[in-house]
Amino acid sequence: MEEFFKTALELIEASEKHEVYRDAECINLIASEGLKSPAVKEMLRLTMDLESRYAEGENDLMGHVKRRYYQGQKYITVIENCVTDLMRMLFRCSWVDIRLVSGTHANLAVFKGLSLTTKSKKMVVTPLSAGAHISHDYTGLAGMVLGLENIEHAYSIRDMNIDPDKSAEIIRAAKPGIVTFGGSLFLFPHPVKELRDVAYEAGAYVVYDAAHVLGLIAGGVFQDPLREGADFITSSTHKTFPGPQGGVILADLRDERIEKAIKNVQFAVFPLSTSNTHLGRLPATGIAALELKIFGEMLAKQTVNNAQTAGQYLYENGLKVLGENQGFTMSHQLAVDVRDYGGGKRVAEELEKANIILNRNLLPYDDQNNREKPSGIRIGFQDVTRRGFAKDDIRYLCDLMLEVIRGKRKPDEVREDVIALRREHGEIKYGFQSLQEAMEHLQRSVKGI
Ligand code: DSN
Repeated sequence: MEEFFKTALELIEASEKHEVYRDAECINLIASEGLKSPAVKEMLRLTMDLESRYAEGENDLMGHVKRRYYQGQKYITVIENCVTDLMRMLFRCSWVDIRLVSGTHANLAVFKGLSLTTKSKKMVVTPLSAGAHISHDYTGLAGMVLGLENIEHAYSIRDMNIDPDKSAEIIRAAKPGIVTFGGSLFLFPHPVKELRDVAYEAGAYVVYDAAHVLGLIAGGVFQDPLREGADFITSSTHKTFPGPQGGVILADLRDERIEKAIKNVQFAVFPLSTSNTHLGRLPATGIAALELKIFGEMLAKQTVNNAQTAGQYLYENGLKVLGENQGFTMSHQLAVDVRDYGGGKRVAEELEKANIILNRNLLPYDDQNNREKPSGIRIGFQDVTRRGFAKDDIRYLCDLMLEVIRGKRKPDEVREDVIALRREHGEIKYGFQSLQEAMEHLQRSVKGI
């Protein structure tokens, strides 16, 4: 029994310490993590009852609640429908499913629904080392759970992008059921409009994994996948889209082809892959959508500016930042080859000692099975941008990183400067400081004043 209580105590202490460590003392550059505003956090705290509830059932072809199998749903239904509508309006599409609990879950439902629709097991994907998410890959969800066969897009290392001409040949020859774009290492817009007709003619649906760039898309930056020809967007809601952890699927019900697919995707959501849809995250997801409606363009532009500033600065200071022939990035991310400094694992661990948190990353020329020791690091700027970092702060942060990477100063010494820099950026920008502030904004907008 003593062991049990000791473990419970350890749990509480570690949880408290984590909040201080990662939220107050580290600078976060992990490209897949978002930063919630005070209003979004307040909404999460206010909706704890939803954390205990269920809302299993079917949705209609707009994504609204059609049938639920439990009682007590009168406000839950309104909440689900409102969040669905906010996302539909933000992304200008006719159908949304917000019941997914993660981006991987969204991929599961879409890949399953589309393979039921096309009766094909073939999927054209970006290679894992060139940025596909593990859930797209034959070693992950797509292959090991759904039994899909991966056929790889042709990828240009020089352009850090899918090669549209060569991929067109691959799609024509493979005749897959699904062609995917998007992913986790994602510097430049993928050639959706160049390849959509090729995909349609081959009998494939086009899926765009926007998990990393959903907030940039909401801000009108990067690319507009649905208008460019994607049939489905899958995403998480907690990276550049700064909401609680969750998932979403978006589509436009353009014709019967899409209608058939949406019905199968809905079936793959429920009953195939959800029971509890984690309702407690929904109101806060809606507040994050509201913030992107109001502040999204400014936030997205500054995020990309910051990533480009860092790319230029690190490159001028001798690091091998990829994508240099195209301005390093058009997203929130950078990819840097750090083999000269011991590789991605070593560099990420040294930076961690200085409280600069990022991840090692495969680069397109790496062996994808060598995930332990890849050549690169991936750097994301969405968190620091929301904390108000601009050009000078970004350059100073890069100086601190360079000192650690080159071994000019000990990480322990640099850590003090990192904590001080973090403390200078206490306020979260491009969002509301409280729900009250959000409400006042909405009331003024509704009255037109
Ligand atoms: N594995 C995450 C990433 O870091 O990109 C996404 O799920």
